[in-house]
Amino acid sequence: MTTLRNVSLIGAPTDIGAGARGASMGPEALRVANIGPTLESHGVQVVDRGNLTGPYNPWLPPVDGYRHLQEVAAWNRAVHDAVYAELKTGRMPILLGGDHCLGLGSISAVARHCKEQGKKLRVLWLDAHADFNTSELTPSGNIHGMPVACLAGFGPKELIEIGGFSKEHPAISPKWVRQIGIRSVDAGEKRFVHEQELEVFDMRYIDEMGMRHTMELALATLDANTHLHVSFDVDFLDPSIAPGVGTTVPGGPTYREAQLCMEMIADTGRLSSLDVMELNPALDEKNRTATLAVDLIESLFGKSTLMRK
Ligand code: NNH
Ligand code: MN
Ligand code: MN
Ligand code: MN
Repeated sequence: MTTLRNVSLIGAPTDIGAGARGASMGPEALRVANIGPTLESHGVQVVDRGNLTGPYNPWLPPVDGYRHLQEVAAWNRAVHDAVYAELKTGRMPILLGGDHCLGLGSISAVARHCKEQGKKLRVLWLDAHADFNTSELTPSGNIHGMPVACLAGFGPKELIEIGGFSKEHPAISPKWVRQIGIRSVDAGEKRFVHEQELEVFDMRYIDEMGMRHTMELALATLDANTHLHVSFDVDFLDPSIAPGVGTTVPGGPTYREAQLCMEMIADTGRLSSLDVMELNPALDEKNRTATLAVDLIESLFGKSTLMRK
């Protein structure tokens, strides 16, 4: 299995799929918040691969329900190839976004790897949004609202075929996904989430049942052969603690709820790849959202209090 102790950081500095400019500065803000040295202080061997390159953001209106489709496809191909290369050599990729449209490139690489290795894939999608729009359903045309649908085969050829997949044989099944923290879903998207039976633990569920019970259920089907991918959209967090994102939605997890979520993922020992997405330094306050993201990533890598070894 890929080891948690050998990590490769991959920067993807673009906001090509977002509705606000600035997530392109996310990778550097995470480095400034010391993501590398912080992981190293916990015994992780870190290699920073630097930043990928791709088309600049032309900031155009949507065409046929998509903004910047060709540019989004180019960035996702670059992300796919970089993430796949790390998995191939047994290293754990951490994608530093960049907007969340890049979850497509990252997870298609993970899915391809799992298929080749005969591993079971589980995707934890930590987000305020379901990211399950299609060109017909989207209110914005922004492709960062579509990656989960594209991975499941509902999207344009340019995106669903990345990694050798197709509409008939998509990268993932909706059954492999667990979404946590959801509190903003568009009307058509909501119907589609139900139709495809996505397993969603929304904020109402977390309010009523608590983060502990939520995570127990979300992690219940992991086994020794499972590759666990975490796609962490920083807007998952409550905006009072994480203002530096393009699409804040009130009523997200508190600091402690988010920590518990990360700690319980760490306890599974199955975390094998990670995306850290949508951090927008242009909207942040003295890099506090980046600093919080790094703090949470530390917990994901097993930073523990005195209660545990
Ligand atoms: N659902 C909205 C859309 O599709 C917003 C998506 N924004 C996100 N997703 N930040 O995580 O445009
Ligand atoms: Mn520490
Ligand atoms: Mn998202
Ligand atoms: Mn989001």
